[in-house]
Amino acid sequence: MDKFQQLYKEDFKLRFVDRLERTYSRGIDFTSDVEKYIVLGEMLREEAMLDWKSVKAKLKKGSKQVYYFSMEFLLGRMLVNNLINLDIYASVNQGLAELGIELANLVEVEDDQGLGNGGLGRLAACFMDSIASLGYAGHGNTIRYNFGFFNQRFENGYQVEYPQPWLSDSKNVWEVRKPNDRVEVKFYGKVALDLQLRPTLTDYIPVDAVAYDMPLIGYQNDVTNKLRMWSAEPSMNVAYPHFQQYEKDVRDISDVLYPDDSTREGKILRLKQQYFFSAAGLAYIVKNIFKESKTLDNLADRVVIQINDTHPAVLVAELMRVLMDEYAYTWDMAWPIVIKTIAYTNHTLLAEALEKWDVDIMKELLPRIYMIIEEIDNRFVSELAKQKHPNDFINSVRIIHDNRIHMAHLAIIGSFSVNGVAALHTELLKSSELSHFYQLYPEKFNNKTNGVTHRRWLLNCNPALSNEITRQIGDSWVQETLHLKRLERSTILSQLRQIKQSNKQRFADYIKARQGITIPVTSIYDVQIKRLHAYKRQLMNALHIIYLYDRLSEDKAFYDAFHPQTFIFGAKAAPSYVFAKQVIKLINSIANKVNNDPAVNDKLMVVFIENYNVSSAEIVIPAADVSEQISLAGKEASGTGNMKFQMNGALTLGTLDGANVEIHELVGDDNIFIFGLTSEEAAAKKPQYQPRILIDKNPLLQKVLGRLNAEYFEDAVPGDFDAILEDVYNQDEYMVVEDFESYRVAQEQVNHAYKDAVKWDEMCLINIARSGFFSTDRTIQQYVDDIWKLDKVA
Ligand code: 26Q
Repeated sequence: MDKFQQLYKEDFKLRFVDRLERTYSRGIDFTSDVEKYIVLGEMLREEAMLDWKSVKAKLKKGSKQVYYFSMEFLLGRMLVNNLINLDIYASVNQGLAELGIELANLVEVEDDQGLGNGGLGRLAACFMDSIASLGYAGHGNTIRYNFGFFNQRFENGYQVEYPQPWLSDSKNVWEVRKPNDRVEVKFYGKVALDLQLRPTLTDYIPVDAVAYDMPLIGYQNDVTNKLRMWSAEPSMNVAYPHFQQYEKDVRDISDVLYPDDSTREGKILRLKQQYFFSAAGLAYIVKNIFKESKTLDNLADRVVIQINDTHPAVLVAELMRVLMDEYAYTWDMAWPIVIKTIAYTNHTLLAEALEKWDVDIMKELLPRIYMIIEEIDNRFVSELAKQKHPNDFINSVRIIHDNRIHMAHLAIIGSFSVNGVAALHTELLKSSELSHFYQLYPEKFNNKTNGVTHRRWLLNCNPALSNEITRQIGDSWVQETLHLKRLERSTILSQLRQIKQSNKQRFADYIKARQGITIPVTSIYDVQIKRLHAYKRQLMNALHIIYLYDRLSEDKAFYDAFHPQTFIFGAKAAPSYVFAKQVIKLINSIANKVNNDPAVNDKLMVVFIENYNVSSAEIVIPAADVSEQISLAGKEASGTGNMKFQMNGALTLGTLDGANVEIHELVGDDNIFIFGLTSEEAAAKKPQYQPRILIDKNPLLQKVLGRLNAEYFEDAVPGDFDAILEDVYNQDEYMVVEDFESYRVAQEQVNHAYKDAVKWDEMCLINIARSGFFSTDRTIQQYVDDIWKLDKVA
């Protein structure tokens, strides 16, 4: 610790004790961990807010900022992250220790900030870390949900959902309520013409959006940005007779995060949420720019709004509304401003996951917005007709069709940039899903391969490995992740085994303490953690374990040659997704059977991490040997877990899908296990695909599928796996049957390869050393260069 850190530490101790006493009127020995955590968190927040003030001061007048509009920010815990980024980890850790407090205990108090479903929400969180750490001014805009993504419990192996009241006991110490930043958002009503013949909304229902800001702290660079979260509160301008019902309806808007990461539910409340945070965020931005510039003509020179998937796509119409109805712009003046301000990121190739809203719902809930969408559509259609495009073509790209509003079409037409999230994904958007738009606007399309922040996903979560990396090549890699390449010429190889073992031990202790399962650290840790979805094919993994279990029980030679392997899962299913919930039950039943059979336990174990979230990911990823990325090729837009595993020295067992393709290109054939159909092959085979015929020809699969019943799994009841069986035999949309054999063979190669320890470690090393590309620092720099065009703050 240097002199400054010493001073900081002593001062910190005084302030901490003093504040604890002033808050709880009790001495340090009589306050709980929760109370200590709250006081520590508030101190850090205040420190960060001073940086925020200085960022505002440093921003040149008239400079541009990015606003990232996303319904989800899956931040996880912030305490360690904030201590490291503020560069006071050592001082605070030591200071607390001298007061007899263990920082680790306070860390455990913090609830995960689970305001997201999965990849899209976590990407937003990694983006905010990189934007601040690279020294750009960029802010998040979202909803302050009272309840985050549900807590998952297993009851008899079935998933049961419980609320996640993250704002209760340990509360959100990082946020600060901004009473002055209150915006009225209007729902329902009628559109009438006012005295100047301008359209105005009458008889609407007002809802107040109140802002809460959270600091987003850059890595040791004195830059703090903010995440703005909007909370819905009743307007005091609604009179009493209806107040009770009204109050409840209002609270609902920011009450819960939708736990569905596709769009099977077209619920009105979801559209309310979308408009609520889009309109509130925009009102605030526009108000400030207008105050400074006295005009909105140059809006696009001052802000760029990146929309995370189509969830905030109503923004296109809302910005038109604000410009025309509130600032008296004509349509022709307003439209170019809108297109220059908004940029859209697509995160899915699944046609059924593209958002569409019923015209009736939109018309009733947001009548003025609907009028504007209709007008955008009409003008777009007449323009295409003028260019002599055939009707079929026009219908395939227009916004309103078959009484539904196609939000992706609105987003593409109303923005200047459309990007996919991995090279393959963007190519597939251009050549199939969005090919007609690509014909119309080739200049809008671009790729931005996802990344993750190395700071959370290597530096913070894997101290054993990151300390050794720094010992070998210095610490510049934390900011210049491509420097990791230097590891290839270092002597870290001999340390990798030991580091991995210690991380495996850490995970084994964790799972023992929580779920009572003992897993051997000498076995291969084979991990599949991600949302539960048919296309991600957790089912294929599960069926393969059933096969292994049989084979190990019956084939002595196979048993002897097999290196022990532990299959680890983590996944939440959308509460209404029957197939996905059956797969969870199946995996739990397999675990129950296998783990209690002493005849195979030396060789095979199965663990399903309960309530998988960011915090458990931080423990299991550093412990993994094998990273399962086995979606049907052409279906996973990118994946980001795949990158986290790579940088922590796990080997990918995967299909040529999403960013796996780019991992494969970087590490080469010899350092990855690729199997299965390519996206082209899958697309070509799909039309005449009949799983039942393939199963009839495959005795091995027949045997495995024959196990899916309540006689074989004693903890199951009849019907538990019916949706799975029905699907596998008749649809198998994601071609589990087709790819099963090549997956089985690839798994055999993995098990065999692990036995050559030196070779295996060399493969891991290459993966770590070449993971630098997958930093969100690189991704964000590309957004800045190609789309956002920002200058650095400092
Ligand atoms: C929309 C409307 C109604 C209800 C729910 C939704 C909804 C919510 C969340 C739709 C989609 C999502 C989340 C999608 C998601 O997480 N996509 C993932 O994004 C990652 C980051 O780009 C990619 O790496 C993954 O491949 C992609 O699946």
